[in-house]
Parts: sequence; structure tokens; C-alpha cells
Amino acid sequence: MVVQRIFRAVVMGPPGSGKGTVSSRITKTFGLQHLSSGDLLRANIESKTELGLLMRSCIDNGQLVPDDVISRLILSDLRRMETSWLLDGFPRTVSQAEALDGAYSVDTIINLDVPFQTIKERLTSRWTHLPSGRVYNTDFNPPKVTGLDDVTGEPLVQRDDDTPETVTRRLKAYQTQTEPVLEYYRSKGILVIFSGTETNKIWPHVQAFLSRKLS
Ligand code: G5P
Ligand code: MG
Repeated sequence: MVVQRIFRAVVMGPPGSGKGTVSSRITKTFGLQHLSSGDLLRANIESKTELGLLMRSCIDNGQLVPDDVISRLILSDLRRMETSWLLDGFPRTVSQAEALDGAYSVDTIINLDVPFQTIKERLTSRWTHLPSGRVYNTDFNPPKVTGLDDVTGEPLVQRDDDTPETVTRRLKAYQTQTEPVLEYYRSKGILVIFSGTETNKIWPHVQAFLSRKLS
């Protein structure tokens, strides 16, 4: 099904909850353009832009980058995109949510509610193709050839912020800075929560919800 009318959605959830995995399934199934704040920041680090160099230590330490920096980056990319889109990893603070609200009206917030214990186990076995943001997992969705991206054959890497200590800091940042955003959207009546420990069990519910929403 390809989206016919303007539709803007955000995928939220703690680090490692499956935002990237679910976003790529939504993109494939519904043809929505996907923008991930983390992929965008990592692309800046990879190509050594001034912004990437400045933000690197924040990201490697598991802290959020400043609101004004990320809001400017995302809003300027959204202006270049199609009118319908799917955001992943932004907004992550109430101030970012207000900045997004000032520019666009969002139809729905899909929140992936996955227990922290499940997340810690996943992230240490994640492998990423940095140029595309495609993610693999040695247990859950291994690449066809170990260490190589299925599409390009290029090498996969482990993210610098996927060490157990940094994951703990990222989860803490999520609790203190991002959980209040859920309340913000709940009060606007657009928050939908999908709970579970396995993406393959959560996904059919997300798919059914979006099919209903878009039909
Ligand atoms: P990111 O890049 O947005 P996070 O921490 O929010 O990073 P992350 O780590 O990218 O989120 P995800 O996208 O939610 O996780 O999850 P994923 O990659 O799809 O899945 C995680 C792993 O689990 C993968 O290996 C996947 O294959 C596997 N998996 C999925 N489902 C299952 C399953 O059912 N079972 C199993 N066994 N495995 C599964 O942000 C990074 C940093 O950038 C900065 C911050 O510093 C942040 O820490 N940043 C921002 N700062 C300020 N404001 C913002 N808006 C920012 N956005 C990014
Ligand atoms: Mg991600």
C-alpha cells in the first residue's frame, strides 16, 4: 500500500527498541520516506563535518546532542523531503517536540515499549551498515554473509555507543529526557503504544494500525 494523502508519523522508543527495524518495515510496506536523527548524526561524524566532529563526544558518551542543533538539522532535512514522512529518533525532548509542532502537524506517534533488560542484550550483538543505517543482529536478523551488508556487500561495524556502559547512560537519558515527550503527545491524543519483547510480534500490530489509519 502506498500512502495517497499527506501522512506524518514519528517512531519513538528507548534505544534499541527496534525503531530502525520497524521504520524500515514501514518504509517498505507503506512507501513513507524515513529520516533517522541518529543516522543523520552518524553520517556527519563519518564524513567529518564540523557538526559531526562537535557532536561526536556527546553521542559516544550516550548523551543527547543539544536541542537547537538537532532541531535545526532535522527541520532543514524535512523541508527537502516529500510531504509525507516517518521520523525515527526525533523528537527526544519536549523542546524538540515543540520545535516540530511549530513547523508541522504530526498525525501519529508510534511508541515501541520494550523492557530495558531485553534492550541491553540486543545492542551488544548489533551490527550496522553506516552509509544506509541498515541494522543486523547476530541472533535476530544476521546478514547473509557475516560482517557484510546484504545490499552493498560493504563491511558492517559495531557502533561506538553500543558498549554496556554507554547503553546504560543512553537508557538513563531516555528516562529523564524522552519519557516526558510521551506525556506531551498523550495529552494531544496522538500517542499509540505497542508493547512487547520481539519486533516480529509487535510489527503485525503496527502494520494493522497503519493500514487502518491510511485506508
Ligand atoms: P539513535 O541512533 O537514534 P537510539 O539509541 O535511539 O539511537 P538505536 O540504538 O538506533 O536507538 P533502534 O533504532 O530503536 O535503536 O533499534 P534497532 O537498531 O532497530 O534495533 C536494535 C538491535 O536489535 C538491532 O541489532 C536489531 O537487529 C535488533 N533487534 C530488533 N528487533 C529485535 C528482536 O525482536 N529480537 C532481537 N533479538 N533483536 C532485535 O541515536 C544515537 C545517538 O544520537 C544522538 C544521541 O546522542 C543518541 O544517543 N541523538 C540525539 N540527540 C538529541 N536529540 C535527538 N533527537 C537525537 N537523535 C539522536
Ligand atoms: Mg536506530
